[in-house]
Amino acid sequence: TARAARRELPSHLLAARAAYVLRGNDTGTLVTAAPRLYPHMWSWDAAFISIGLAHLDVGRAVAELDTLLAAQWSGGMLPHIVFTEGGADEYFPGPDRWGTHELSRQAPRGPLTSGICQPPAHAIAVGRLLEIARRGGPVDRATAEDFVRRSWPKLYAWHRWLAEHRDPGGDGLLAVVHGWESGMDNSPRWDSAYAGVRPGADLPPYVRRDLRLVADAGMRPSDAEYDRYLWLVEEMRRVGYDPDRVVATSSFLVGDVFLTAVFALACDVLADLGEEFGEPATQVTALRDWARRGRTAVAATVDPATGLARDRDFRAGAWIGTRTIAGFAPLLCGGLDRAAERTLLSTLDGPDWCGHPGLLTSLVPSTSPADDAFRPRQYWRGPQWPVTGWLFGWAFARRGWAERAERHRAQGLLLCSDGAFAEYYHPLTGEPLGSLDQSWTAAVVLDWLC
Ligand code: 2M8
Repeated sequence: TARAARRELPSHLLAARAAYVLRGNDTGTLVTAAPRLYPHMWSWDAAFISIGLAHLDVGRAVAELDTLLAAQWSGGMLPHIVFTEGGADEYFPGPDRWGTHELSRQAPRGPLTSGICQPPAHAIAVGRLLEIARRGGPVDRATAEDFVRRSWPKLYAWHRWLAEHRDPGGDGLLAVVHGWESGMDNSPRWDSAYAGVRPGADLPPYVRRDLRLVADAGMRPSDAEYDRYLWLVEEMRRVGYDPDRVVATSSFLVGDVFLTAVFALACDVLADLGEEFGEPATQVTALRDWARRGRTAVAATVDPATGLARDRDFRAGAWIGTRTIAGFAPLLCGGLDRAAERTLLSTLDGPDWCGHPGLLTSLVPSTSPADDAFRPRQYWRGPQWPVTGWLFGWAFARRGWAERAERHRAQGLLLCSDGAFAEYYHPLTGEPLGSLDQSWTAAVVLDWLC
C-alpha cells in the first residue's frame, strides 16, 4: 500500500527536523516561506510560521509578526509579500514588477511589498502564540502579553481595512481582487472568474521563475493562468493600488467564502483579546459585529442542492459552485443551523471527501477527489495541504469538537511523518509535492506535536 512505501519518522525526530527547517529558512528578521521557491515573507505564511516559532522561542515568534506588521500599509492593509532585500531577483513577480513604493502613497518605502493581501489568519496566530507562551515561564509570558498590547491596534486597523474596502456587496462577504489574495491561487474556484480576465496586448513581458524550482512543471499553475495573474497586477498598477479604485476596476472581483470565514474567526479572537487587554469597547464591538456579519454571509452562500458554501463572482453576478475545500468554510466559523451543519459534516466525512476510499489520510483535499476538476499533483487543484489541515483542526477544537480536532491532528501528523515538510501532498499516495522544507508545514507540524 501507499502507506507501507513511506518512511514514517518518530515524533521526536519529526519535531527536531521541523525546528531545523524553521531555523534554516530564517534570515534573521523573517523566515522565508520556502528556501528556494519562495525566498520572501508571505503574509498568511508568517501567521502560521509564528505559531511554530513560538514553540522554539517566543521572542523570535513575536519578531516574525513584528516584521510583517512593520510592512503594513498606511490604510491598514497587510501586504501579501514582504520582500527580503537579497531575494529580489529570485522570485517573480518581485518588487520592481509590483512597483508599489513608486505608485502608491499608502505603501511603505521600505521594506518593499506586493500590492494585494491574503487571508487574515494573523489574530488567530497571535491568540495561539499567547496560549503557547503562557505555558512557558514569566519572560515568555511577558513577551507575548506585551506583543498583544503592541500589535492589537495594528491588527484592528487591518480588520477594519478589510471590512471597509472589501465588502462590495455590503453584506459581509469579503471580496478578493486576485486569486493570490485567496491563498489558493489556481483552485478551480477561480477558473470561471479568470475566464473573464483578458490579458491586454500591452501586458509587459516576463519570465517565470517558479517552474525551475519544482520537480515537475505540472505541479504549478499554467502559463495561461500566469498571464492572467500578471494582467491583474497591471490593472492595479494603473490605478496606483488605490483600494477602492482597485475594487471598482479589477476584472476579477470575487466574494471569497473561505477568506470570509477566516476573517469571522479572527475577528472573534481579536475581540476576545481586546476584552482581556482592555482595548476600546467600541472597537471590540465593531469586531464582534464584523464576525457576526461574516458568519451570516458565509452561511448565506450555501447551495441548497449540495449543502456546500460557494464563492460569488461579483463581475459575472453568479455563484461559483465548484467542489473545493472552501465549500466547508461554514464549519470553520459557524453560522449554519443545526440541520445544515450536520449535512455539511456528513458530506465532509463522506466518500466524495475525507471518506474517499483512495485517500492515504483523511485531511480535507483542496478539491474533491470525486470531481472532474481533481488533479492530485497540481497545487490547489487536488493535493492536501497540511496548513489548511491545521486550520480546520484548530477551528474544530475551538468549536468544541474535540474528537474531530484530535483525529485531524493525528491524520495531519501521519501525512507529514515523512519529514519532507512538503508544501502539499498527493492525497492518494502521500507523495511530497511542490516545495520541500516549506516553513508553514514545519510550523504546523511543530504545533501538532507540542
Ligand atoms: C503560493 O502563492 C504564491 C503567490 O502568492 C506563488 O505561487 O508564487 C500560495 O500557496 C499561497 O497561499 C502561499 O502563501 C504562498 C507562499 O507559501 O505560495
